[in-house]
Amino acid sequence: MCDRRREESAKTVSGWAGNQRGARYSMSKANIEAAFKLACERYAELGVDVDAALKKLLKIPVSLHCWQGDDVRGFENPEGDLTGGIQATGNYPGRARNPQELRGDIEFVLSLVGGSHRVNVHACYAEFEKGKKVDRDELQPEHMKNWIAWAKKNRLGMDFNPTLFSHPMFNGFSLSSRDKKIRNFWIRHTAATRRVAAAIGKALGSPCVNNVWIPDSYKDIPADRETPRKILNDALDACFAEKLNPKHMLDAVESKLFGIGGESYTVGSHEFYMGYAVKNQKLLTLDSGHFHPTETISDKLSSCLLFVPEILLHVSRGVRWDSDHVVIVNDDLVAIAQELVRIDQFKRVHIGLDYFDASINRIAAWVLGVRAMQKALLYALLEPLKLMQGAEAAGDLTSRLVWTETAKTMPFGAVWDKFCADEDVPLDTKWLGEVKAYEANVLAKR
Ligand code: RNT
Ligand code: ZN
Repeated sequence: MCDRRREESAKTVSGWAGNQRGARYSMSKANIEAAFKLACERYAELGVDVDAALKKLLKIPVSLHCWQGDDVRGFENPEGDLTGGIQATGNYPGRARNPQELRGDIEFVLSLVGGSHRVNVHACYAEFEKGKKVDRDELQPEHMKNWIAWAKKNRLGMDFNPTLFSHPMFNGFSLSSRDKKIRNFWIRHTAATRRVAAAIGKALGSPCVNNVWIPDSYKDIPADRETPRKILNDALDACFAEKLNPKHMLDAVESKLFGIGGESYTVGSHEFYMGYAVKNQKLLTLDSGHFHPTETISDKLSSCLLFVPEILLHVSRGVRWDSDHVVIVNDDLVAIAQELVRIDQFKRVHIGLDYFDASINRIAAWVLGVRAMQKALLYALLEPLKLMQGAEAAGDLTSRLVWTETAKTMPFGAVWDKFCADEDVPLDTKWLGEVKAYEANVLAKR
């Protein structure tokens, strides 16, 4: 985030965030610089250009999912049930209850992370003027005008999603429903969100990815796996029939292995959407929680990109199941980042976060996720890739393993601190204090 935008967002969060400044660094800028200089010397030994890595990291946006702030409730009926086999567990106080609170929380989060980012919004976060509420199948760009104006002011890109759950027309099936009335409602909704996404992308000057995920599934063993998939295939064709400018919006489709209450069969499986995306040249969404527990999405990128135009990542952390735990720096995340750096396809891979944890401070959950993603990317950008790939190409697999292991004890932390200091965001040792102050001053009053 550029300095001016950071100043603006610090001010808008009731003016108090700005007061925390000055306490953002646990060590002096001179010491941060000194540690960084030593780190650069160590990395240079391995042929790694640290400045180039930092420059690259700054240019990689992460799409921040708005639904972490209110446990996927949205604004239509915040007290209603979250359906569709997804669940935000926990009852931590301070959830955002309205658009102002949610956007305020996101602004605060953005004041704690470096770089320029995007915000990912679901259709159920639309806003209606009094007495002018419409159902989801009649959604118009004007219902997102507050989000668009806010994103513009904060210089954020935006992404969008039809919401095919938490609604009376969702009865376990949506786009794959055998009931034409239900199916057509969701076709109209999805088509409407594509137009909204195009309006968002046009207004913000950056293509808006519109991601279609449906929860349609069976709890128990189906007798007919084929019919719902044929119906879904046709329904998606109907949703995507209108040609829209890819400079404004991009269609993405997201698969899933199972949901709660949908353990035996999901209509939109990986093979279904891989096939659909290849055939129709749509973006394929890979969510790290949507595969078998031992299956990782990092190994899928280089294959999928041979056949689909672009990929949307939903970076999440499944623990035993698709539990949407807060993203942290673990082996899976590092493997995703390494793959992204190695294939260097940042123009074709959109990075978004997708988790919802209501058991801890929701702001901290967001900040942890963005910073973890960036740390993993920086770690990957600082690997001695020339040495590793050179050894591999020469068939010297011993050296490849040695260089891979050497990377792990390089002074990565000094470079990360420098990134934070340059971006005027707190070091790892300091941001929690700001979040606690926000909790006391803002969240606790809700
Ligand atoms: C659900 C999918 C989907 C949702 C969001 C809210 O398992 O991951 O992406 O998390 O649409
Ligand atoms: Zn997802």
